[in-house]
Parts: sequence; C-alpha cells; structure tokens
Amino acid sequence: MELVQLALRGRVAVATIANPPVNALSAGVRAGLAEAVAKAGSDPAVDAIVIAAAGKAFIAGADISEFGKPPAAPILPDVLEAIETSAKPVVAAIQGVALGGGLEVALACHARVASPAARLGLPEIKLGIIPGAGGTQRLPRLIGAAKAFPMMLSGEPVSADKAAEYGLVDMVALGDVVEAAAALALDLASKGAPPRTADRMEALTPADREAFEALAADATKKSGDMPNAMALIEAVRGVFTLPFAEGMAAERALFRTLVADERSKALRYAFFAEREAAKVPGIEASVKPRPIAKAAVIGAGTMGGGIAMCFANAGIPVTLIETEQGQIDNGMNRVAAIYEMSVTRGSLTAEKRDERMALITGAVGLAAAHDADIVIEAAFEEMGVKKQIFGALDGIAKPGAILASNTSYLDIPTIAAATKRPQDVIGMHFFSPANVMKLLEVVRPAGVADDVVATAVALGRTLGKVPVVVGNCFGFVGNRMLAQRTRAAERLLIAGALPHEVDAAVTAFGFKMGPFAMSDLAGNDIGWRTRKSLGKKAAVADALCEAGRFGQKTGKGYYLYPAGARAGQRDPEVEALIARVSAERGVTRRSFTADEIVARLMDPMVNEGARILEEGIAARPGDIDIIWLNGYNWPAWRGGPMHWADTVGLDVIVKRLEAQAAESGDATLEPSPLLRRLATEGKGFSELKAQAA
Ligand code: 3H9
Repeated sequence: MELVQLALRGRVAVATIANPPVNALSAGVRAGLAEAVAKAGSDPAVDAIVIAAAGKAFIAGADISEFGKPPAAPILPDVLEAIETSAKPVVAAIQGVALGGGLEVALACHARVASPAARLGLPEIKLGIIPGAGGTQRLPRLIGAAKAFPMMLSGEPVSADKAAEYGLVDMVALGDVVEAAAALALDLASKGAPPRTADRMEALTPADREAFEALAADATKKSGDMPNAMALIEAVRGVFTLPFAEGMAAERALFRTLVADERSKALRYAFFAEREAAKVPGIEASVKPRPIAKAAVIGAGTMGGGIAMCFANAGIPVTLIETEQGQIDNGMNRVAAIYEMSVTRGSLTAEKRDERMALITGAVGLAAAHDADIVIEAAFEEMGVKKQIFGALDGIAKPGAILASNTSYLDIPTIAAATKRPQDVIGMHFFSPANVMKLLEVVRPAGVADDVVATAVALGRTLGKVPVVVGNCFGFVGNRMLAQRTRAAERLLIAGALPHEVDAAVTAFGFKMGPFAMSDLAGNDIGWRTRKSLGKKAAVADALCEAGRFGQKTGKGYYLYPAGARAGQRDPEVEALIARVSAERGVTRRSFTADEIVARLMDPMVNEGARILEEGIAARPGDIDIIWLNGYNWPAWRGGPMHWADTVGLDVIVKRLEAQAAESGDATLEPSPLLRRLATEGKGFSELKAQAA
C-alpha cells in the first residue's frame, strides 16, 4: 500500500498519509508527501491541496527509530519548504494527534483545520531534543513566542479549542475535517497567493519579545542544566533576530547536536523500552482482559488511600475497606485533603474533586468487597495478615474477581495458597505516593491465569500507570535492586565516606535525593524492622535506630533536622559513630571521589539486575530500566541502570565488581555469570533478547 495516497475531490487534491500505527514521518512518508505536493502542484485539474491522514493519529512526528542513522533524503525541512512555497494553497486536515514533525507539517501548510478531539504539540523536549523542521521558527510566527515557547518547553499538547484560541488552527470542524479543509483550501485559492507562515511577523511584537525573554529567564533558572532547554531558548530567540532562512539553519544545527547527545539517546531508548514493556512475553494480544467496573481496596492507610484515588481519578467506583470506622474516617480525610490541595493549586476543579470523592465509599469489614471485580489488598506487610485476608476474601469475592496484593516483597504464591482460586491471585505493587508515582510492578506468579495478568496490565494503563510485569521473588525487581544500593551505601560509610558525600554524589549523578536523605525521609525504622525480621544487620543503620534516630520524623537520623530546617544538617555525632564502626572493624578510612561513590553504589545494582534477568524475573533489561525510571526517580536522561551500564561498558563494571568483592570479601559482589558472559563477548544488555517472565 502507498504510504501517501493522492485522490481528487473536485478540484482539490487530497494527500492521505497511511503509515500505521501513528503515521510517523518515515523516509517513505516524506518522499510520498513531497511527490504528492509536486504532482498536485503541476496538475492543471487541481486548484488546492489538503494533507490528511488515515487512522487515529494525524502524524505522531518524525520516526524516532530513524534517529541516529544517516538522514535519508528528502529530509523533513526540505519537504516542508516545498509545501510552504507551493503556489497552490495547502491545508492540513488534523483529525488526531499532530505531534513534533507532525505539527511542523501542519505549520508549513497555509492553513489548518482540526477535529474537536485533535491534540497539537511539540514534545521534542521530552526526547532531549528541540523541533528540527521549523517548529521553533514557524510556531512563534503564527501565535507569538510568548505562547509558542511554553508549548515547546513543556512538550505538552494543547486541545483543538485551545489551538483555535491561540490562532494555531484556523477552524475546528465538527463534521468531516477533510471536507472542511478542502472548502477552506478552495477559498484560499480564490484569494490569490497563499499566506506563508515564514512571512508572518505580526505576532512578533516588542511586547511579545519582552514576555518571551521573561519566560526564558525563568526557564534558565529552572532548567539551566538541560542542554535542550537552553538550545530551545536560543532557537526561539532567532525569530526576533534572524531572517527566516537563517533561523531555520540555526535550529537545524542545534537539533543535530542534540540528537547526537547521549542524553537524547537515553530518552529515546526509554521511549521504546516503555512501549516494549507493554508487550508481555507469553501472553498473546488476543487474550482479553476481564472487565473492571468496580473495585475494592483493603486498608485505608496512605497506600490504600492513594490506590483508591487512582481508581476514582479514572472514574471507577471503589470501596475502601477497614476494620474500624475510625480508620476509614482517617483515610477518607487524608484523601480529601490531597484533593483539596489540588483544588487550591488550581490543578483540579471543585466539581471534579466532588465527582472523585463521590466514587470512593468507605466500609467496615471485608464483606463489602462482595461485588468488586478486583480487590487490592494494601494491609499490613505481614504474611499472617495477608493469608487471613485472602482466605476470607475467597469466601466473599464474586467468582472471577481478581484478588491482588500490593505487597512490596512477600511471596505471592503463599498468599494465593490461602484461597481456592490461585489462578485469580496476582501482585500489583504500587509505589508511594500511589496517586502520583507512575510505576506498577505486576507480579506474575506461576499458575496465575493469563487473562488476570492481561487485566492487571490493562487496568494499570487505565489508572495512568506504567505497568511492568515481573516474576515472583523477594522484593521483586525494584526493591530487590534497591536493597543492593542500600547495602553498598552502608559499606561506603564504613570504608570512609560520610552521608553527605554519598548523597552529594548521587544527586550530582541526577537523582533528586541521595540514599541517606531518602532513608531519613521515609523513616530509618522501616529498614530496621525488615532487617530484624530477616535476621540481617547493618552496623551503622542499626546503631542509628537503636539511638532512636528514625529520620525526619524524630528530628534526627543520618542528619539533624532542627525545627524549621528544610534540609538535613551534618551531625558530628553521626560522623563519630561511623568512625567508631570503621575502627571496630579495623578499617582505615579513606576518601572517595564522587565517581567512585557512584560506581560502588550502582555496580552492585546492575549485577543484581543481571541476576534478575538470568532468573527470568524480568523479561528484558528495558523492563528493569522502566521500573527504575518510573518508580525510583532514576534520572531520565541516563536511561535506567541497565542502559547506564551499557554506556559505562560491562567489562568496566565487571572489573570494578571484582575489585569490590576482593576488598570486602563479600561473594555476592562477584559479577553474575550473565554479566561476565556479556562482558567477555564485548556486548551490552541491549543485545539480549526478550524472555518469558
Ligand atoms: C520529532 O518529530 C522531531 C522533529 O521535530 C524533527 C524532525 C527533523 N516514531 O505510544 P503508543 C510507535 S521527534 C516511531 O503505544 P498511544 C510506538 O513505538 C518525535 N514510532 O500508542 C508504538 O509502536 P509499537 C516527536 C512511534 O496510542 C506505536 O507507535 N513525537 C512514534 O498510547 C504506538 O505507540 C513524539 O515524541 C514515533 N514518533 O500513543 C510523539 N510514536 O506498537 C511520540 C509512536 O511497535 N509518540 N510510535 O510498540 C507518542 O507520544 C505516542 O506514541 C502517541 C500514541 C500519543 C502518538
């Protein structure tokens, strides 16, 4: 099938792009568009041209999979120049999303008509780049830099109505968008030479420039470390200082530099890894998810309340179940307070808040779960408690209801064995705060029905999450790897580093918080309790807890938190305690560079990730990366731990781990067989094939 089909509608030539799934501008589409415009341009039977698209999307942008390869002619800016300089008017008929290069196509047209459901945006910033086919030059010329710049800086699309308000589209068509575009095109043809966006200067007033400069100064303060945000400012400023052709050349040069940057490569890698994670090995696309019209959540604590909010936000009624009315009241009040905060901030209307609150019903006793299609247990992390709940639910839940546990490390098959329907029992591990964090680990134990897994994944997406299917093991993927980092951080303290040095190295790497500041925030007693239950020890962390230093909530942990202080302060007492532990172990303390600290923290995580792959707990290295990007705030432009390891070189990581294992005598630091094999073969994780989870 032709990627761009040309058909006549009276005296209008309609070029329809058909490149499923999202009409990305592959080399073939670019060539097809150029050919269609040239052909229609020279056809005496044609007065005007419409660019339309088949399917749900208008055009999702450049074909991201072509980035990093030598550009194949015709390149997009040249195709768009041919459209813009066409003597016959060209009108875009936008029936779905017009993103990135897709919106740039529309901007090069002489007018734009959109369906009410269309969304238009330039999301390049999220891929570490800037628009590269005139977006930075044409959008400001059309709507002014003060409106165009924030669209490009956030990357968020606007609705058709908003686009009309901005003057980005000329018309929102309620009926057939192609017909409306054709009528507009003929009208333009009757009026002489079509208006070219490149020539339009009326929006670029001194007031617009001033407003843009104020926004740019603010963006520099907030995003000065993002090379593409700074490049965006430079490119947009060009509309005021350079002729169109020079502005285009400057944009192109900036775009090319950014595309080649490792940070953009990592963001593009993550884009595809996230979509790959949506495909669950071993589960055919034909497996139908079970319908979910009603949910129940057991436990009205912070986690349960957050999960209930996810359902309410998605419009699904949910019953929040507790053992006593007082706990329900507390939980409901907490939820109400969070919604109230959104209303105060202006991100939620009072009406929406009321709608959402009305979808959450509190109830005492498990019997209230009788009509739920899915029950998510978010009760106390203790196997006895879970078994009791699931045993009781077995007698209450309707046949075919999915019974899910939000446990963050307990064994799902043991929980499932408390019921007579283990095929319906699955893990759905949300991350705190559950109404905010994107990650959902879907824990797939042996014996769970395929359609239950498919339902958990589909539901996760409905709830706005990024679901990743993982196998059953202690801590699953994310927390199992995190445990390695926590151990490594403690080892670093004993070897000679101080908490603030470790945290500084980790924030410089790109995390928002270092491990010790994080532990102080979450509560050091959580890990202490887990260690005790597992019979494990951590000399420094245990000593802090024994001294009642649970973190921020007790005013002291690894750091001191005097009343009113926002950040922790170094505490000589803690540093003396650490030195004492080192001395007791006969360790001569030494200093560490930030790079050494990062290596010592991250390498053991990568090693654990390799074991997780060997055991089939994760199907792909990309799944592990998506978990870390969405659940643990791994810096997006570093692509996740496994991608990062590939950029470092697995041979380097193997050598460093061997040295660490020898120094500490800890055999768990020995490189895993998979890591060794890949390093020996000179390969990276990216070369591994998917396996059934
Ligand atoms: C750009 O345009 C640069 C220009 O300024 C300069 C050029 C010179 N390319 O997300 P979904 C695939 S940069 C290739 O699951 P949804 C995706 O991988 C680009 N493939 O669906 C998946 O494949 P598969 C700026 C793409 O309905 C399938 O389509 N544009 C592209 O949830 C379905 O995707 C963007 O950043 C692409 N551009 O969401 C937009 N887009 O089925 C990126 C999608 O094999 N795309 N695919 O796994 C999106 O935001 C969403 O995909 C979209 C659909 C909203 C379009």
